[in-house]
Amino acid sequence: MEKYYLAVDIGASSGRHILGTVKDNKIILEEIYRFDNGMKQENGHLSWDVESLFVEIKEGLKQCKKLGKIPVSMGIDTWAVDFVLLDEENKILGRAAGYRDDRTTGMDEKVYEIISQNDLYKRTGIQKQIFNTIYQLMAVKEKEPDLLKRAESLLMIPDYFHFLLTGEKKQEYTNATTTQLVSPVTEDWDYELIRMLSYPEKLFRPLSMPGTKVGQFTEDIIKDVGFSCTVVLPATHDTGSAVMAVPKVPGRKELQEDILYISSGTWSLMGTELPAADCSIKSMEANFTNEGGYDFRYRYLKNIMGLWMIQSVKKELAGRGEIYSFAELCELASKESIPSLVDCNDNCFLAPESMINEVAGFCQRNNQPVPKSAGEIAAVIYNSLAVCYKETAKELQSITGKTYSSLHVVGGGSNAAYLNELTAKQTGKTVYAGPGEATAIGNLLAQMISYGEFVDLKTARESVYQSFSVKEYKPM
Ligand code: LRH
Repeated sequence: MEKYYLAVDIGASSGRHILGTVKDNKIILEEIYRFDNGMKQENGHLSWDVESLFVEIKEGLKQCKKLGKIPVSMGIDTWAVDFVLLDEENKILGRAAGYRDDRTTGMDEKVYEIISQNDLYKRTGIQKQIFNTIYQLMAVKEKEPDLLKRAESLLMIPDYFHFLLTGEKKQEYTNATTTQLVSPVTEDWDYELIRMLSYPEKLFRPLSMPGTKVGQFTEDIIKDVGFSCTVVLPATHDTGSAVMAVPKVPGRKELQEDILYISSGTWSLMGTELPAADCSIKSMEANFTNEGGYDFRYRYLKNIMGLWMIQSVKKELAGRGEIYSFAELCELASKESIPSLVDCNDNCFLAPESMINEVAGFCQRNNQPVPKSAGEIAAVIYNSLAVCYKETAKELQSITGKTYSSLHVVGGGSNAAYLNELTAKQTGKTVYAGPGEATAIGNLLAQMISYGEFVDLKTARESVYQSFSVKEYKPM
C-alpha cells in the first residue's frame, strides 16, 4: 500500500496539490490539481481572495478522494508576510491585504519613531521590505485602529487555512519570522518589541515548528471532501520549504552552509544557510535577511524582484493581444543585443501600473537604449537579473568570507534555461538547476521526516538529489 503525503503549495500566481510517496528511498511526485492565484484590485486596494483559495484547496482534496489516493498527512505553504485578523467569532476583520498594496507607504517612518532601523535589524535580523508584517500592522494601527482593537487572533495565510481545515490555530515559526517580530536569539516572538509598537500581545501565541501535528479535519471538512487526514505543519513560508529541497550530493563533503542557492519564482531569493543569524550592521547595509528555517537553520538571503518582472510583462503583452509563453520570451530575448540594464531591486518594479513602461522609463532615466520590442524588454530583464545575481554572490562572499564555486537554482524559475546560462556566465559559477517543484518537495519533506520516512533533513536532501533531475550549466 502506498503511503501518500500531500503538499498544497500556493504561490503568488498559482497553486498546486502534489502527492508525494517514498519508494526505495526516492521521492515520487504526482501533481493532481492546479489553480490560479493573484492579488485582486478591490476599491483601489490589493487583496487576496482567501475564500476562493480555500474553495480551491478543498477541490484539490476532493481530487485525492476521486483518485483513491488518500494522504496520511497534508500541509499548506504560501508566500510570506501576509495575514488575516480574526474577530471573536473567527470572522476576518477587514480584508486579507496583499503585500504589494500601498497601505504601507510611510509606515517604515512610523515604526522608526518607536525603534530605529538599526536597532530593529539588530533585534530581528530581517531585511527591510516595506511590506513586512511589522509595517502592515502599523498601517492597520494607523488607518484602521478599530480592527486591531477587535482582533482576537492573527494568523498568517497558511495558518489561517490550516485553521479552517482543523479548527486549530497554530502560528508556524518559519513564516512568523517574516513578520519581523521574532527574535533570532530566543527564536520566539519578541514580546518587548511587540509591546513597544503597542500591537496587542494576545495576537502572538506560542510558535510551532515544522513537523508539528496541527490536528484532524473537522467534521464539516470531512463531509465536504470525503475523508479525514492529519494536518502537519511544513515550513509554511514557501521559501522555507523550497530551501529545504536544495539537493545534497551524497558523499560530497561540502556542508549545506557552503552552498549558494536561488529559490526562483515570482521572487528570486538568493543566499546561503547559516547556523546562526548575522544581525550585524554590515549585513543590514547589504540588505540581507535571516529568515528562520527548519531545525532553526537560518536562510541568509536577499529578496530580488525575480520573475515577477517577466510575469508582469507577459501578462501585459497578452492584454495587447501579443501572446507569448515564457519559453518564447526567452527565445526572443536570446536573439537581442540591447546592452541596457535595470536595478531589479528598485522599488519602482514592486507594483507598477505597467512593467513595460517602468523598465523603459528606468533605461531612459539612466541614459541607456530604451527597449521597444517584446524580445528587447525580456532581454533587459533577464540580463539585469543575472547581473543582480552576480552582485549578490559577491556581497555574500564578502560577508561570509567564503568562496562558492557553484549555485543551486531551485523552483519554477529553474526551468528558464536561458536565464541559467546568463547566470552561469555572469557569476562564473556552475549552475545546478532543479528541482522545479522545490517548494512542494520541501513541504513534503517536513511531513515525511515527521512520519519517519527520513531520519533528518540531510538524508532527505540526499534523496532529493537522487530523485529529481538536476541540470548543469558551466560558466563559459
Ligand atoms: C516568495 C516569498 C518571499 C517573500 C515574498 C513576500 O513567494 O514568500 O520569500 O519575501 O514572497
